[in-house]
Amino acid sequence: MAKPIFVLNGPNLNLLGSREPEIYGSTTLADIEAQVRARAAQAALTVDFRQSNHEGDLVDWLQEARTKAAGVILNAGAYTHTSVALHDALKALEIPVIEVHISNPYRREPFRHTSYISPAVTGTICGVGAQGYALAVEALAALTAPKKGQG
Ligand code: CA2
Repeated sequence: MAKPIFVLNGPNLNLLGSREPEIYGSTTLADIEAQVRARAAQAALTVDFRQSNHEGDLVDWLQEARTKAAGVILNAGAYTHTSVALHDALKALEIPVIEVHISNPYRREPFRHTSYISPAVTGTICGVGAQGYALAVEALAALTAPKKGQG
């Protein structure tokens, strides 16, 4: 059985669609999950989609991903800008990881201009709204596809 991709969401992302639509749009996290599942199905990928407001949950899930996931999409929310623990957990991963942000943190407050995640991931997609998640699925589909000549 092929391993799923983990889509991990951090604090307050469960509130998407309810406040600050000028920054995050009106798409809910449930809408994003449906979009991710649809895009993944096209690439024959399965999805394990999770959200937590707790940093330790995200660390536990990244550790779980080491053996159970084909790749990871991570929107760590505000922990992006604070978490050495997430940085360290990401460094221990050998599978592709795409960091996603709905907004463009570099156009926002200075405290959002530092990501502890970016130096430890394969790539980052930000500032294109909720569709960034579907684009990240596309990236993982390419990065996890069997290489030509390897069966
Ligand atoms: O743009 C992103 O995806 C962020 O990761 C979202 C985080 C923010 O701290 C990052 O700097 C950028 C915040 C997610 C909270 O979303 C809310 C949605 C509606 C109402 C309140 C918060």
